[in-house]
Amino acid sequence: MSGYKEANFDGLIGPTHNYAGLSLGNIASAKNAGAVSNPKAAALQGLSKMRALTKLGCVQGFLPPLARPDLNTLRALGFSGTDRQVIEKAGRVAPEILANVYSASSMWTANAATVAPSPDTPDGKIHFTPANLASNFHRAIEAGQTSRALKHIFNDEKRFAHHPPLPGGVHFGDEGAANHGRLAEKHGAKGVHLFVYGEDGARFPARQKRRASEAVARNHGLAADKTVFVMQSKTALDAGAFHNDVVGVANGRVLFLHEQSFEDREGALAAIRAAAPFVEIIEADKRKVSLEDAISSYLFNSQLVSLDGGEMALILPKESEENARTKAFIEETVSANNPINRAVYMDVRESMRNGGGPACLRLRVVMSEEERGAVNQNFLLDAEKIAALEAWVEKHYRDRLTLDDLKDPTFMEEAFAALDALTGLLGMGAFYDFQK
Ligand code: SUG
Repeated sequence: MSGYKEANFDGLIGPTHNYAGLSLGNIASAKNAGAVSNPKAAALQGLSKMRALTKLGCVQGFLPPLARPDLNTLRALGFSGTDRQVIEKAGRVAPEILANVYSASSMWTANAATVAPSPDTPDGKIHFTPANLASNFHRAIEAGQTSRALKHIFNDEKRFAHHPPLPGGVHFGDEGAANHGRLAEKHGAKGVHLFVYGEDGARFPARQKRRASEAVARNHGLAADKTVFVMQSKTALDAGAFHNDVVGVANGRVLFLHEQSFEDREGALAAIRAAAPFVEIIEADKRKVSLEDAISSYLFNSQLVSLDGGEMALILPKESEENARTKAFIEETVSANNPINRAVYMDVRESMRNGGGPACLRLRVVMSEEERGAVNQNFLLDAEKIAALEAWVEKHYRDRLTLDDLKDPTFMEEAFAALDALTGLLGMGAFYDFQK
C-alpha cells in the first residue's frame, strides 16, 4: 500500500452545544458553567477550521453529532411517557441529568476512539477502539452511538477492525486518542505508540487508566517494542490538564510538549527516545511558558500537521496568539531549525470555552490511498461539502442557547429535525434511534 496520509476527522458540532459545567478538572468548563452558548457560531467555527485544513492540502473528514437529547438514557433512568413528557419531567425534577443528556460533547472526537493504522497492526487493518469515557456521565453515554458512527464511516471489514469500548467503567477508564500519540519517521512507516495515563492528583481525578491504555494496545496487536506507557504529571493534571493533549502533541518525528507534561520527565523522554530513536523533541521551558499559560491558552492543544512539501504546521487556537508569552514561544519554534515552520491561528472560541481546542476537535486516522478510497466518501470533505454543511447549520441552528432552553420539548424537536435533515443530506438512512 502507498500514499499514506493522516486524515483528521473533526466532530461536527451539534445543535445543542451548551455550557453546563459538567467536567471536573476542566477549568474552562467550570468557569463558563451556565453561560449562554451560540451553537450556530460553534458549528461554523468548527467548519471553518475544517476548511482551513483542506486548503493546506490535508485530508479532512468529520463524524456526525450524536443524537442529543439522549432519550434512551432518560428512559433508562425512569423518565417515561411521550418524548415531550420525558423532557418535561426531567427538566422539572432533574435539570442536572437533562443537561448531561443534552451535551454536544461528541464534538471532541480526539476522545471518540484510539486508532492504530495498518502499518502497525498484525493483520494490516486499521483498528479502532471507541473510548468508554467512563469518568464523566455526559461522556460515558457517547460510546454506543460513536461505535455506530465509526462502523458507518469505516465500513469495510477487509480494511477496518472495530473493537468494542473497554468494559469495567472507571476501572478501565479510557479517553481515547486524547492521551495517545503516534511517532513515525513517515506516516506509512511502522509507528511508535505513546500512551499517557494518569493517577489521581491532590485536586483532580485522572481519567485515563494505565490498564486501559495497555488493553487498547493489546486489542490493536501493537508490538511491545513499539509502545511506550508514560505517566502524566500530577502537577499538570492539578493545573487543569485533564487530558494529556492539553500539554503536548506528537506527529511524525516530532513531539511538541511542555516540560512538565510527565511525572518522571527524564525517564519518560528516555523511554520515548529508546523506542523512537528518530524522535525530535521540542519542549517548552516552564520559565518561558508556565503550565498556567499553556493551559489557559491551549498552546499545546494545537494540531501538528504534515504538509505535502515536507513542512509541518501548527493549527493553534487564537487564545495562544493573544498571550504574549505563548505567542513568543510559537514564533521562536517556527523560526528555529526544526520541522515546524508554520503557525495558523483559528477561532474555535465556542469550543474552547468548554475546554476543547483544535486538537480536541479531531480524530486522526493515518490511511493509505486505498484505505481512503474505502471510507464512506460522504464523510470526507471538500469545499462544496463544507458549504453544504454550513448551509445546513445556518438553517437549523440557534445562535443563543441557555440551560433553561433545554427544558423546552420544542427545542428537542428542533434538534432532532436538524439531525434528520443531516441524515438526508448525507444519505445515511435512519441512522439515529429517534428516526426508527
Ligand atoms: O471532556 N468538555 C470536554 C472537553 C474535551 C476536550 N478534549 C480533549 N482534550 N481531547 C471534556 O471535559 C464540557 C461540557 C460542559 O461542561 O458543558 C466538556 O465535556
